[in-house]
Amino acid sequence: MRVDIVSIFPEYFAPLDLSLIGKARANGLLRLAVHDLRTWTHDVHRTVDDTPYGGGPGMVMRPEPWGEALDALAPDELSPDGHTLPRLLVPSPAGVPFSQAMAHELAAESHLLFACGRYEGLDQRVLDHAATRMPVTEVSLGDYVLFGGEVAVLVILEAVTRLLPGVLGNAGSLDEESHAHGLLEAPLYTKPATWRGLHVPEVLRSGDHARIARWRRDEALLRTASRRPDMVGLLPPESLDARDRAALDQGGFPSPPEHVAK
Ligand code: JAH
Repeated sequence: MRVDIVSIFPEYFAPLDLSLIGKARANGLLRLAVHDLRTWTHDVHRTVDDTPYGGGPGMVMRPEPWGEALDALAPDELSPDGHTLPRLLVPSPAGVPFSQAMAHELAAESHLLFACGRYEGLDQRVLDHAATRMPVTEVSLGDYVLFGGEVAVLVILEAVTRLLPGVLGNAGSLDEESHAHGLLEAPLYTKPATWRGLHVPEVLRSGDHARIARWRRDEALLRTASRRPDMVGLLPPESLDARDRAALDQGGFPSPPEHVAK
């Protein structure tokens, strides 16, 4: 996968040299380049922002440097040097919610281009013009406001690159983790069996794999009902059997309605 990032703070992306993302880059699984937006300014002050039309607080990113940056990184014609049409991602509190499903979708792309806004955000025409050339997605990590898109890009890249074939090895199974089945994960324990007077649940030391699976399922259901009732409502009704419903009832949580065939 190829990834380009455009930002006025390229130093924010130093962590991408580290850890498993750094290794993926060293192994050639990820070709990542970070670009300074000011490369595409031409005035002595290397200006990237101006006051908003219509008034209001703060500053807006001017369209010209962004236009040149996107022209350079997403050229009109496919060039012979392996240039591909990227998917443009723009972190914004006004974007569509990022999710594990979107991480999988992005992991299947061959080229991602991230545009990091600062101040109040980008001139809308940058996105409108880019959308005539390539798929554009404004993406939100949640309902809060940051200083800019840089940290959001680090989060998205971490979620996406760990899904690329060869990045994780096979140490962790991607289909058993939180959010893969629409439930939060059960709690985890390791040695020692007793620590500061606290014991690992007996069932996990029993060697009874069926009992362990049932316990984990119950814990996942109860955790999800308690912390993320919205996720319980999204489960397909047929994914909850009578034992699941009994576990929720036991914990004092309502079960979502059963599917009624019409
Ligand atoms: C803030 C440009 N949902 C997280 C998030 C993503 C981006 C931004 N804020 C929050 C942001 C200012 C300018 C982007």
